[in-house]
Parts: sequence; structure tokens; C-alpha cells
Amino acid sequence: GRAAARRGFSRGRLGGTMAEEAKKRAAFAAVDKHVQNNQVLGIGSGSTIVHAVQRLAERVKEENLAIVCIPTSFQARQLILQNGLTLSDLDRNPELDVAIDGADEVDSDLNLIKGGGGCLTQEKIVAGFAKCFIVIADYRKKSDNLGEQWKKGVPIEVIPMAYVPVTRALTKKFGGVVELRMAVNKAGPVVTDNGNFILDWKFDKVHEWREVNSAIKMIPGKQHLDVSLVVLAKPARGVHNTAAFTDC
Ligand code: ABF
Repeated sequence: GRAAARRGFSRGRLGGTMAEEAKKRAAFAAVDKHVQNNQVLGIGSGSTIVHAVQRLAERVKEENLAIVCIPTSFQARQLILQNGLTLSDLDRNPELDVAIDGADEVDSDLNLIKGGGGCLTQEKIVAGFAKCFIVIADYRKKSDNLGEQWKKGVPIEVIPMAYVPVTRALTKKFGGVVELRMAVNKAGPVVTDNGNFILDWKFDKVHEWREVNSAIKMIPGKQHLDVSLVVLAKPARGVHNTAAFTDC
């Protein structure tokens, strides 16, 4: 109903439009506040980043900015090229000024679930080499505890040969249910940009995320856990129910 639409949960046209508007406002605010001339920028993945890249392209054109972009996925690479921005890579630019990305959920301690879109490993690598990491999260992503908004679990990229033992190790240690992410047509598993699989860990309680993050990194065969414990310092900007968070 209307209340649901107001909260952005409606699947209808109104809800969709409101959600896009919220993403756009947060993305524009983030780019306007954090992007400056002569920067090397990491470009995240997902649907929010599309708005950020659009604003970036406008600013580059209007202000004649010299910006170099490092993609975090095939999608990000295409976005950079389609918007006429300068594409680079970590070989040429191993250090970034700012990485900008979306998130699936942000809790009140600013822990994030990322990787719903399946691009977590490259996103994390690119963010890891940036001096500053900006997360664009509109109001729908905000929750008191991880799992309240994002119901699909914590994505974990895994080397294909290891997905069964990693699944067992995860559930043994932390409980919950682990699912191998399947392609939409169910013909086979989703394969990431890196040729790996994705496990979605549906946890059944609130965890100490920092500990979980470190523990999962020690399981052989997994690539990354993206309960990105990039504990972000403070809300940088709130614009009409949207927020861009930063750890700069
Ligand atoms: C990426 O895109 C991911 O880490 C996250 O899963 C997703 C967010 O997508 P959207 O902006 O479409 O909500 O940042």
C-alpha cells in the first residue's frame, strides 16, 4: 500500500520510481561532495552506481575534470566506456584517491552487506587500495541489524572446486543455511567475473561481524567475505531520506 510505497518496499511503479529517485539523490550528493579534479576513482557496480557515473560524466564535461576510472566489474567497465570516461586499471593506477560503490544493507554501526550483485571481490580489491571509500546507500538500505532489510544473506565468492567444503565449514561454524547462487534459468551456478561461484550465507542471528569477517577469511577456498567491515565513520550527507556514507 501507500505506506509500503513510502518506505520504498512497493514493487509497483510508484515504489520503483521512488527507489530510483532516492538512489539518484544519494549518488549525486556523493559525487558532488567527494569527487575533485585530477583524481583516480574506483567505480563500483550495481544500479545506484549508474546514477553516480551519470553525474560524474556531467561534471567531467561541464568542469573539464581530468578523472581516471578503475572498474570493479564488467558492468562498471561498460558504464565507464559508455559515459565517455577515461578507463584505467590497477596496473597503471595501483593507488586510488576515492572508490565509490553501492551496498545492499547498512546497519547502525555502518557494517555493510555488499555483493548482492555478485561483484564483491573486485569491489573489495579496488576499495582496498583507495584512500577513501564512499558508500552510496539510500534510505531503503538502512537497518538496525544486518539481515533486516537484505534477506538474501551474505555473499561469499568461492573457488568452484571448494564450494561444498566451504559450505560445510560455514554452517558448522556459524549456523544458518548456505546456498550456491544459481543462474536465473537454474541451468547452472552463477559464474563471477573471476570465473568463481557465489555462496549466499543466510545467517540466523545477529553476529559479531568483525569476528565473522576474519574467521571466514581463514577458510581455504573462499575468495572474500563481504560483510564489508569497512566500518564507516559517519553519515556524510543526508538528502531527503538518502545518505552517502564515508570513511574518509
Ligand atoms: C554493489 O552493487 C554491490 O556490492 C551491491 O551488492 C550492489 C548494490 O546494488 P544496487 O545499487 O543496485 O542496490 O555495490
